[in-house]
Amino acid sequence: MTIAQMQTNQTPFVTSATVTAALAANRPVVALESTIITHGMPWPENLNTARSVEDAVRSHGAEPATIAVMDGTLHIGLEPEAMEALAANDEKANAPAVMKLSRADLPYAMAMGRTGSTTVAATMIAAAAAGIDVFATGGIGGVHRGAEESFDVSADLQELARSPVTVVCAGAKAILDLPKTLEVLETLGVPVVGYQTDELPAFWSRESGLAAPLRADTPGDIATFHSTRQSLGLSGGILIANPLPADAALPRDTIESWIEGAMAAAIADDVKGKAVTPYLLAKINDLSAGRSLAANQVLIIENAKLAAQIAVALKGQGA
Ligand code: PSU
Ligand code: MN
Repeated sequence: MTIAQMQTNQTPFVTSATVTAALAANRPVVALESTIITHGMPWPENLNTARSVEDAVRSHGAEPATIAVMDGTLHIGLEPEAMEALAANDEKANAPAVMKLSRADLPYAMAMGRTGSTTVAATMIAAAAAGIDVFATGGIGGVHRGAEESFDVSADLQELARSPVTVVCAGAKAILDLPKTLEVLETLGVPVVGYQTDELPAFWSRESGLAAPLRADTPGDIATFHSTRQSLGLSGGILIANPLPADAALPRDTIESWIEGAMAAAIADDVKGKAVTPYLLAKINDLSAGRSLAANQVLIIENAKLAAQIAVALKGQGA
């Protein structure tokens, strides 16, 4: 065997002890992203939330697998020390920047020995490589407002059409152009399913004014839909839009004024590319005096619970 063959035969990732055991026993596993930890929330709420999300998956019968690249190694399941190091990175003076990884740069970070957090797109790639069917996030990336000028369309949308993972979110983030995001998902053939709702939720709000193209009312129905797509050999995943609980939701009008303020600041500061989403989330958190962050924490935990229930249902159906 040549060295090149040996390298291609190696799995390109390492799994944590608990994830290794769960996968070996064919127990349910839920993938979790890490960009929300490094670029989506401030310290120390980011670490507390990441831990609570893992606990929510465990208490609903599945094993959490938070995914990130640490010094070039793709980890599926982060040990507690690694998660803390990732979350605390911004706090350390002179620490090299943690990269925000999507399809384009996930293998770059691995090749160059860098540390990076995985977005929805990169987490889907890693989950599919490890045989994990279900993934929980807060809100996916999508078509940005003003995309007709900026061409800013998240690589998350294309990934949903490629990697066979069911992604549970609270809708697309309301900082996006939601009608255009739905149109692109339709073009790409990505099923968008409202969970127990006919309306697409808008991340911090339960309402968007837009119909959810499909609806499912139980984790079992979602698991059956997932298996049916796989039996047809269709590429890509399913997007589940799970509205956050009413008592944590922010009214659409209230959040809209913060979004507009944050977008004006982004234009004034000339923020572009990958920096746009993290910038807007941080600004909205400031303008809302922490209310947007509180809602974000609740919704990601709720999504983790639902993802665990779907993963459990899939294994119950023999997946
Ligand atoms: N959900 C959250 N907070 C986040 C994100 C999702 O509650 O920070 C991240 C995800 O990793 C998603 C990314 O993939 O934002 C989208 O970034 P972009 O718009 O640059 O593609
Ligand atoms: Mn973008």
